[in-house]
Amino acid sequence: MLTQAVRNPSTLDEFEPHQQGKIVKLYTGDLSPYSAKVRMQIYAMGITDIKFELPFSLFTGKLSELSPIGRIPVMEEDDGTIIPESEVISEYLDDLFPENAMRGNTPKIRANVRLVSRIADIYLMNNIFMALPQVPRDTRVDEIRDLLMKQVTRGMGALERHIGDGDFAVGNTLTIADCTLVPALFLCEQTVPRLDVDNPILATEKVAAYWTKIQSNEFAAKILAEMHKGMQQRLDGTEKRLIEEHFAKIKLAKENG
Ligand SMILES: N[C@@H](CCC(=O)N[C@@H](CS)C(=O)NCC(=O)O)C(=O)O
Repeated sequence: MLTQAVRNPSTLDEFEPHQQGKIVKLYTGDLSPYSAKVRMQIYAMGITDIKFELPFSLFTGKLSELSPIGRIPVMEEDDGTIIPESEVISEYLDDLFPENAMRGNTPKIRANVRLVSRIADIYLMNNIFMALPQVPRDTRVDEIRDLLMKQVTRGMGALERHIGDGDFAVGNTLTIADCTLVPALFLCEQTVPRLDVDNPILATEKVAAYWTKIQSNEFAAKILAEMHKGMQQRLDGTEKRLIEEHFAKIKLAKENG
């Protein structure tokens, strides 16, 4: 049995609530599924004072100068604090805005939310990400692709058994489970076929029904539109052009002193 901790006024700063403008920036990218997960949470929680920025150092391997892990999303605060890892940022947002927290209201729901979110992250997104270098057919190593896709199939099988039957992944409201699952299912649908493997959602019933329903949720629709835009820009060369223009501008500025 836990007893209620006594709040000593002299240690109140440990419970410091969110202050407007405290989080200054989320380093993010339209197509990045881990960033999309955090953006969906920010939209759903109604947080409006976080600026989004694409860190161009991501494309030169220098993002680690900002965040040692070298991956997006990364959150930056006004005192220079850097918080990487989507799940860590996600929990931090819940801690800062407990009245809008998106992890569910009972221990059992919270356990299920964390479980579905982990399946989407570790067993789906992570394996699909590691398989991305196998997209080009001329350099593909079939054994690597097959090994990773087998893990995705296993993860999808587990998701099929754990996902709820309603409009949301867990329970009757939008939670972090949905925020992680929506970008993960986008990857299954849009990226896995580029590895010449069937979209794994097609082999499911509950996940497929969920996927059809959740796409009309306003926050899911918003990040899916952003991800489609990012995908379009990558495939039609716009992303490459924007990166080149960015670095050309920096070079020119340096040359002009
Ligand atoms: N575990 C990390 C994964 C983040 C991640 O892999 N981000 C990708 C973009 S979606 C990235 O920054 N990749 C750059 C790289 O691997 O160098 C999280 O949950 O935030």
